[in-house]
Amino acid sequence: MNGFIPLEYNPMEESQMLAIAKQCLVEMETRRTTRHFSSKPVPKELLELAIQCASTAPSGAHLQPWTFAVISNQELKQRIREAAEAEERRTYEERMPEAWAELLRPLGTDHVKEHITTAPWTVVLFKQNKRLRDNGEWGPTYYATESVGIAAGMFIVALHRMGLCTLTHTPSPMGFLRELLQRPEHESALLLMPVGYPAEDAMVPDLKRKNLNEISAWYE
Ligand code: IYR
Repeated sequence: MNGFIPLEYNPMEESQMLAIAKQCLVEMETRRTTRHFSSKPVPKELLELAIQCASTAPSGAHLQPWTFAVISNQELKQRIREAAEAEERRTYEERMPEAWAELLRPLGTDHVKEHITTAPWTVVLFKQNKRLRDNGEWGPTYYATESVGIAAGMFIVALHRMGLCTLTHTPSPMGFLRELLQRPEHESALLLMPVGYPAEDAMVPDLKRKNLNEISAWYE
């Protein structure tokens, strides 16, 4: 078949698959979102590798419609933080209905986004809404939100596996990020993620995760 190559697939014994699956669960159970970051530097190469892992995600029509904007410049992080806090202050103080606020209280979130300036890196994940066609015209991207969501998940897993922390922050509205980072008009920010080591005294809410019965329905 033209344009196709054989799939590289390494078969494993079921016992080995089970062992890896259990190890994977153990490892992922330890992933937590914390608001408390250390300012200890993180090598750029780790971010580069995490982004490349994320970019192995499946995407609509294989357009890989994402841009990872990666910021370590302290002044730029400060400007992003100030703009995010201004929006978030309005969200928390004016826009957030009680049905929403009651869920966030136990998580301890508020408009203060110190992690943006404390963590050595802040990554803003942009969704590309258009793509340049071979004929020079602009065409749409497809399932871009889903695609970028999957890539974000894979980014988070890659960071966790290499011993780093991140926090998925969604300042809303997010238009200021395109402006501050001078991204083109066809890109819109979906997520802002500080990346770094946790602070030594980092705290997390005492959450329980749903069990398998609560998150799955089986039809055998
Ligand atoms: N976007 C705000 C509010 C917020 C919303 C949800 I849903 C959260 O789980 C956490 C926070 C913020 O990032 O603080």
